[in-house]
Amino acid sequence: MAERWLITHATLAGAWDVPGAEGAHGLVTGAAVAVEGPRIAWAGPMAALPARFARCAALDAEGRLVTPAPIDCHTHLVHGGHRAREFEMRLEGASYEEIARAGGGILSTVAATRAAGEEALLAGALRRVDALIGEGVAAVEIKSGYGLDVETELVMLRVARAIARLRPVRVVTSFLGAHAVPRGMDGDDYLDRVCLPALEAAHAEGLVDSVDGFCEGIAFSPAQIARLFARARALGLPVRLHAEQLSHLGGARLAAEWGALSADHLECATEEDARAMAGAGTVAVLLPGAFYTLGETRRPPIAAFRAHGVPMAVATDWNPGSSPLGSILLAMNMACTLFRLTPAEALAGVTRHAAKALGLTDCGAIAPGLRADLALWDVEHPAELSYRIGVNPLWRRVFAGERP
Ligand code: DI6
Ligand code: FE
Repeated sequence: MAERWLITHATLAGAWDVPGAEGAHGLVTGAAVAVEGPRIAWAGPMAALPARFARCAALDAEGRLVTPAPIDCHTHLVHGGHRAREFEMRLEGASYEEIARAGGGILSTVAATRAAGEEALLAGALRRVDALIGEGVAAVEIKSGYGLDVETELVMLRVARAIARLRPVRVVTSFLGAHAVPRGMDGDDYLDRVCLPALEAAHAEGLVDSVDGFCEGIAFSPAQIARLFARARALGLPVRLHAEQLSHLGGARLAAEWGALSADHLECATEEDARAMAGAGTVAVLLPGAFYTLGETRRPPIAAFRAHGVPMAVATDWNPGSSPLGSILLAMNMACTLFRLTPAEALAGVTRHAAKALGLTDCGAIAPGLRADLALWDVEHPAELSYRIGVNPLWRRVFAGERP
């Protein structure tokens, strides 16, 4: 029989579907969670604990906060090298796009990633994923996109898969072959000769959970992304898109038309885009780390997302160029401070809505039947997770019901 154990004397947040949970945080005070095997068997006020759990071994939370474990639903954490020199160049006045057009940017990380080799890529990625795990993260999305040749795209995805075997974390992969156009090639030519064959090969090896693209003036046009999405659909793979980050090209609308799981960045998105995304159930993934790093001033249309009921997720976008951000807690803080999300929206953004962005239906909240992926924090109230800057109050982490 699966092991049963309890968390007692807890304040739950993110328990939105537990009867009696209060407010936007989904709060239950004086609560217990019963864990059975990898799942939550029961959650609610201790006074209502069913008799069958009364004799289970208990972890006394002593009034601490318990939330669903955070999910980082947009990262590029497999990559070689760093781009600190570009950071300096931007401080001297160069823009992200100017650096990219001059052959820096994504293409410089492509060169470093090709040169690194699988072992070094894995070692670097494990260091990054360990930092996220240290903040309680239980699931992480990891993209390819710094190979731009068939072999290196496959290596990146194999490294992403290896992480889930080596660490207690779930990994959802995204094939991002359409991230940049290699020098000397044109976008359509690259799609035909490299990107689509790489997608087929990666899918045949079981390495692809979803397909992503960068729809931008410095990357791929909506027509080219539509070609990519058509191939994804033919392979039965869900899609997502980097859309409307630096300019408005219609990527968010395109993502909605293709029923994308998510459209990400969205600084330049419009109310019309929000309406289309709501209709398609496409999650808006907000990436304040990139907004902050690039010194952007135009914010995503948060009010329109709220008005139309578009679920908003929050992620790190951890990458060496536009978002060298290794903290999901800091992403929550930035989402509040820079984009004016409420702390309750930030919490939902890294749990329930992040799960939805990844197409995961078995996690992201505290509710019976869901995975027992939980974070126990040395704080009293969930707003504290977003409010402090550079402080990690994680006390214990529960992954797949494993007692800490
Ligand atoms: N948008 C991003 O934020 C990252 N990729 C993308 O399409 C940036 C990647 C990089 O600058 O290396
Ligand atoms: Fe990104």
